[in-house]
Amino acid sequence: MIPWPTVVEAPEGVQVDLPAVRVVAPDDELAALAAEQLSAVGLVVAYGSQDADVAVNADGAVNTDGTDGSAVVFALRIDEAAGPAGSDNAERYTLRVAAGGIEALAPERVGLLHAVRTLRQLVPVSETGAETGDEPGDAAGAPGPRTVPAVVVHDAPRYRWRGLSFDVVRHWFDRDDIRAVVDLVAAFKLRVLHLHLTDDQGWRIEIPSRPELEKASDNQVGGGTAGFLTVDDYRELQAYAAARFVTIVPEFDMPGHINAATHVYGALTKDGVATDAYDGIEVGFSRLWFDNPATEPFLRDVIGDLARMTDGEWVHVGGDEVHTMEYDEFARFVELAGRIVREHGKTPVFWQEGARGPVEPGTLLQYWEPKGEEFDRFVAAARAGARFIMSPGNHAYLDMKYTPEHALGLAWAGHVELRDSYDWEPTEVISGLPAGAVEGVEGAVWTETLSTRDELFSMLLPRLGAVAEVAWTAPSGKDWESFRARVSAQAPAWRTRGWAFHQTPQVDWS
Ligand code: TNX
Repeated sequence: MIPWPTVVEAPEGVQVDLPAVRVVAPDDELAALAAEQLSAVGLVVAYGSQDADVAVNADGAVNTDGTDGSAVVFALRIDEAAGPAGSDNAERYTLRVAAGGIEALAPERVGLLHAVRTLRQLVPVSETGAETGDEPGDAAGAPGPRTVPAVVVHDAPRYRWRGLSFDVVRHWFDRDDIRAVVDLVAAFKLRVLHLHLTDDQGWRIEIPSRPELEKASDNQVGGGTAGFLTVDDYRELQAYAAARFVTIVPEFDMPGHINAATHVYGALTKDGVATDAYDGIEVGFSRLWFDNPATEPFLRDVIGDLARMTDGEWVHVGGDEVHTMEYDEFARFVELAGRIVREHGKTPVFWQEGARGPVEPGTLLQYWEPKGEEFDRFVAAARAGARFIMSPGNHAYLDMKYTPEHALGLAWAGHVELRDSYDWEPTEVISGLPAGAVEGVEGAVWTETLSTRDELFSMLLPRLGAVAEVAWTAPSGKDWESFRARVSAQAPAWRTRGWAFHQTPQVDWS
């Protein structure tokens, strides 16, 4: 299981046979989702929202009669009395797997789905593939009986904000790729997919009040054909994510990383001349000008439309790496962008540089670059009510090379092997920061060097599992030796799902 749960009680060696599973959930949507999750690992599943109407498997391959009455019931129930003793965590859940049946209890639906994910990880994918003699690569095997360990899990996450930030600008990843990433983050029980939608190279989201921005969508690092999400794509993506309890946080990066916009709107530049399209990987050169009369209307249009289109609470307004602007002007951008986000009823998120501006209580700052000289500023921002999302480059940047020889990735924050993304403590990243100011943890994957889904996933896996465990599991529950064994145990399931992963020598994959 990744991330490792708070409490795991497993009677030594007791196995539970699951000839078939009959899912009974509080509502049809959850029942269907649970059934989809479990049939994907080869379980024969019937499901319904009440025991009486347990229905045929979605693909029609199995029917209730086919289970011959021998199906083990998996009951999902909303129940306050769930989770670790004394926990009032909204995401807490209890999972009990015993010969007589399986039950999941949670006060909220999200906890029930967490329990389903935990159960899914208990189903041994590789062995069943071998038993059924299926083709390699089809390790889940044909639907059929499965055996799982008897277990009682009481679980709840350490942090509420557990996420991944995903750059779809430097290389374009389309709706299907983004959905695959939603599936991946959901499998690790993460709740946030932060999409970096605008940058120097491209603009990846339709802004209805600024349709011309589409002209900046067909470009990426190294040139070539790229694209963008329409309003409808974005709506559908949010719905897909929401069904999995993942919130999309859109990022409009300003006042730097803005060349895609200045390429379209010459009026945003100092001399009124549109900039050239950019397909390199330098950072820090592009910028807006606060006193330019075209600037505030642009910010209002983009942030307004994004806020209206976004179901979640947050809009990320960037703020990173503006290397050509004085702090005073930068601070005015932070104030204005934060204010516009709030006017639309959302909470602003900035990269850590947002601490250089006036910080309103509740503002989220995303730490990324170890800059000791800024720590006092971060601590002051926390005192003023800011909260921090921890994405330290040397641990959580999943676009860093694993090793110097690694073919993909960058290395400005060093090399990030699996253990580097596992062995770190979010409350110790910024010295002097009160532990209570840590809102959560986010991995980040920038795509300057990543252009295919397999390349992307080979950077995310297995390291995102490590980041997820840092975000979920209390320090006392973490253990590197256990983690690396559990990574190896999940690998067959990743293979089955078509998720590429890097076979780091830090794990024994055999
Ligand atoms: C720094 S992280 C950036 C990105 C790059 C990334 C590459 C951050 C807030 N800015 O623009 O893509 O490094 O690792």
